[in-house]
Amino acid sequence: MIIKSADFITSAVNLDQYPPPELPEIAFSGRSNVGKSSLINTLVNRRHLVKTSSTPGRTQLVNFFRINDALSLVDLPGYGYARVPESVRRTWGPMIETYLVHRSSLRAVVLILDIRRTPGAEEFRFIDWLALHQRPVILVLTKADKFSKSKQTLRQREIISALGNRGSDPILFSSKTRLGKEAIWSAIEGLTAGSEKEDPNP
Ligand SMILES: Nc1nc2c(ncn2[C@@H]2O[C@H](COP(=O)(O)OP(=O)(O)OP(=O)(O)O)[C@@H](O)[C@H]2O)c(=O)[nH]1
Ligand SMILES: [Mg+2]
Repeated sequence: MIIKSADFITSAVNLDQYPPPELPEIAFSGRSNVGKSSLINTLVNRRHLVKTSSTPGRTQLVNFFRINDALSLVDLPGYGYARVPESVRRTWGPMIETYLVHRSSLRAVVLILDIRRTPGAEEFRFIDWLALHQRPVILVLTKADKFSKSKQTLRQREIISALGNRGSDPILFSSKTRLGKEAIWSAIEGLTAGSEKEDPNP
């Protein structure tokens, strides 16, 4: 994918704040601090398009980005261990759920997992829930740079086994080494090709 332009469009909490659903859209989801925002920056070859942080809970709104005037990418707040006030965290679930259920232009959800952590009930519930809502999922194992090549493959196999039949085989990725960047673009292109001209609300 050749990136000609990558721009921040807007941040939203509610449906009425979303930009018009004109472009095919891909959303990025995962636990707090897993590396969602870093992954988007890597995909679009920008270091600081999306704000990242070593403190969990950096992304607190639904953030929309436009790529090449052809594709929309959405950075979602993380779920799980956010070190943010409980009152803030309680609004995140509904905010993310509303987006995932209602966004008509959404083509797929990239679910980002930390390669060091075996997914459990929370991830299974989320993947099953996305399937129920007929949202295709692209699974990514990030922070692969934390392991040697052979350990990466081993962890990939262990995680596939833990996931059972859920989702497609996860793509190994690192925002440090850019491993897996093209594989993620291929998966995205596979799910968005030809959809630009479709009317989501015929
Ligand atoms: N080693 C390594 N560190 C990474 C990688 N991706 C992200 N990080 C680090 O992980 C931390 C969190 O990255 P973010 O991209 O802000 O994570 P996020 O999922 O957007 O976090 P929230 O918005 O808080 O939910 C930062 O310190 C990043 O530098 C990776 O591939 N490898
Ligand atoms: Mg973030």
